[in-house]
Amino acid sequence: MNYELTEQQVKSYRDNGFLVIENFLSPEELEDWRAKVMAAVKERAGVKMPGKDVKIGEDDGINEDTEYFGKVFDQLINLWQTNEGVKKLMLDPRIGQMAAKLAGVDGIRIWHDQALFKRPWANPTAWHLDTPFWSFTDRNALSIWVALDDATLENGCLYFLPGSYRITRFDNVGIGKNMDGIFTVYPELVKVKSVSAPMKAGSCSFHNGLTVHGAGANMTSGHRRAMTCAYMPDGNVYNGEPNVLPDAYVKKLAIGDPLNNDAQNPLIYHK
Ligand SMILES: O=C(O)CCC(=O)C(=O)O
Ligand SMILES: [Fe+2]
Repeated sequence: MNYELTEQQVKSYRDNGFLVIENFLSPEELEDWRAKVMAAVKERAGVKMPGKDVKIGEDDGINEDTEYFGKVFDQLINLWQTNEGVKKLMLDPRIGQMAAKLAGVDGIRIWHDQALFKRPWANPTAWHLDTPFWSFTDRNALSIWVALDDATLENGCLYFLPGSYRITRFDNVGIGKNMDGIFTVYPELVKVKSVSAPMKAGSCSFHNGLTVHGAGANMTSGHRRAMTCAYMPDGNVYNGEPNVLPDAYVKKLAIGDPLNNDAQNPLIYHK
């Protein structure tokens, strides 16, 4: 695993709000990630996430059109909680160290992992922000996105609006069908030049959860599989948004309570 970050990479992340790391995984590690993630997805038998009575298409503000969103990607959340193999991958302190270093924080917790598979001919992922969906409010929160297949301009690679994380806010724009939906809330970004992030399988990117990002449609007959994980800097508190937290946990939480339950949000790295 190519986990040592150079000063230049950290600077690039801070400048742009995202960073691509080529050859993050070795070919052997990539095979291992694929096998573990595919086994974990299969075990789920279509259940989107543990601890929640949520049907696919009903959460995360995605409710206008289940059929459309069901064809954006297959989304399985918190596979680390139901599969030991994925747990080993996700709790790797080396990845935690990368996330902490990029975010500029001492400690980092898993917010949630997420397999995101675009099937053949899948719809695009409209421009959106991540952090406004989450149960804490932190401008440094971020995600890793690991390509399990080559992600190309043809099959739905990621795109970013560089620097956008400096001006975006926590009011949730959601994620709609219209690519330009985000610009009704952030008209000042409409002229920003987007950057595509095609990646070989085994490469990865990190992005700040307030960086505007999206993905193209899958215009191919093949799959575009990615394994991702969102990270919460240690020390955050509950903001009242349940998001992926299990119903039983949310019942016990009050706004302002520390989100420091290692069974839900494990601390994977601390300086
Ligand atoms: O893989 C995709 O299509 C979208 C990924 C994304 O939005 C994310 O990882 O935050
Ligand atoms: Fe996202």
